Amino acid sequence: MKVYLDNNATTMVDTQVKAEMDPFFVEKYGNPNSLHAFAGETHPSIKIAMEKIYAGIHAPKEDSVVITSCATESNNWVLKSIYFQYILTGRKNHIIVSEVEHPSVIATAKFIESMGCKVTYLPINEEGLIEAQSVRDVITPKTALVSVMWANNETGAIFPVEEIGQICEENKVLFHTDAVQAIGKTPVDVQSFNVDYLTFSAHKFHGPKGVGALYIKKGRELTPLFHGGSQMGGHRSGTLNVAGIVGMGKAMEQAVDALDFEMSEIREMRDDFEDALLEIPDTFVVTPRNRRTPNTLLISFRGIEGESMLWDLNRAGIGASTGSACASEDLEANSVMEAIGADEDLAHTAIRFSLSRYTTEEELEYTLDVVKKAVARLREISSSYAYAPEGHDSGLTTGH
Ligand code: 7TS
Repeated sequence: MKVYLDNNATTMVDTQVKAEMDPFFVEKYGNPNSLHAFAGETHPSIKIAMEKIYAGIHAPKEDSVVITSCATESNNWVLKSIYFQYILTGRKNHIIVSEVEHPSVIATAKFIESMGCKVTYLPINEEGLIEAQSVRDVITPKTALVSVMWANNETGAIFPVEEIGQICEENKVLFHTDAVQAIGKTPVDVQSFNVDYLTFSAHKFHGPKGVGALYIKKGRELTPLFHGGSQMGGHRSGTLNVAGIVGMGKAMEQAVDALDFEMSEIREMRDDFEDALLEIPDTFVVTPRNRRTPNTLLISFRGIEGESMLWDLNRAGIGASTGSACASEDLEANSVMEAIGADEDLAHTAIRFSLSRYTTEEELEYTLDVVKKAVARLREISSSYAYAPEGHDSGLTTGH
């Protein structure tokens, strides 16, 4: 059996998405910005796809959604542009990001920090959550931007973007949210709260890889990262990725249609799976499940190196993760677990299971069985588990 439980890293392209993209490689390949009939074959499809993307996040026509190559680009763009517009010019000197942002925000924040910008890294609490109040505590008249993700990719923790947006509005500070893990998992409506920039990426919701987007509220200009032929209204030059945009449009439409299913059926499947795993002794979940996206579970099995568990799972045909695939080349402790203050041993034991609307009960039953066997085998040979004191206090609770 092959079981894919790493949907926060990327997802399968839906077959209907692929079918809609197919004509745009060989049959219809005109550059939509050209002036001949070949362009006429692609241009209308871009328009329809963009309408679906706008509708998916409830963006009004006067706002912009700019297609990029990925969420990494969108996140880099916001922070670097803020640096060019506000920090370099001396109008402001400070930005705020959470300490558990994706590396595309953290590394960019560190980069602009090295260029003279002050950066505050907001902490998470012991449940892996951000407290909106913490933004109020550190925001200053010199703050140019607050960037806090909507949902964390490791734990699925949903952050209080509405309250943070409100605090930003009161303080006249721009607010960006990385909504990569929110699309298709929780309702996203850019008109329902104060947000200036919002990032998302097609491959996290059954669209193709290599297509991201940045929503920009009307009047919030950004310095382009890519100057050139003035595509995308001059916001982002480069020939349009026609198939990718068409794919993102279809995937967005489907993600919105499947939202109820995700928030009921997938949540229930995840919860049952989680309950069954928590019956294994010395097993911890940090973030309460009602504060998480419906598909995500980050769970620690004391005494078991995450990588060893992944190895056993992989041999049984199961794909999961110890955290972000982006950082998986080095055997570092899970960054969120570290940020919570979990002890060193426990921080190395986190495994992330992320479901999708294609995950089945049978797959989860099979995975449960494999995990139980792996836990028994690995604890048998684990020196740290053997020497752990009885009833040790991890400082963590099991999250329900
Ligand atoms: N932002 C968040 C919150 C993410 O989870 C990811 C990818 C990105 C940005 C980057 O997206 P991309 O479009 O540039 O690929 N996150 C993960 C992950 O959790 N495991 O692998 C990739």
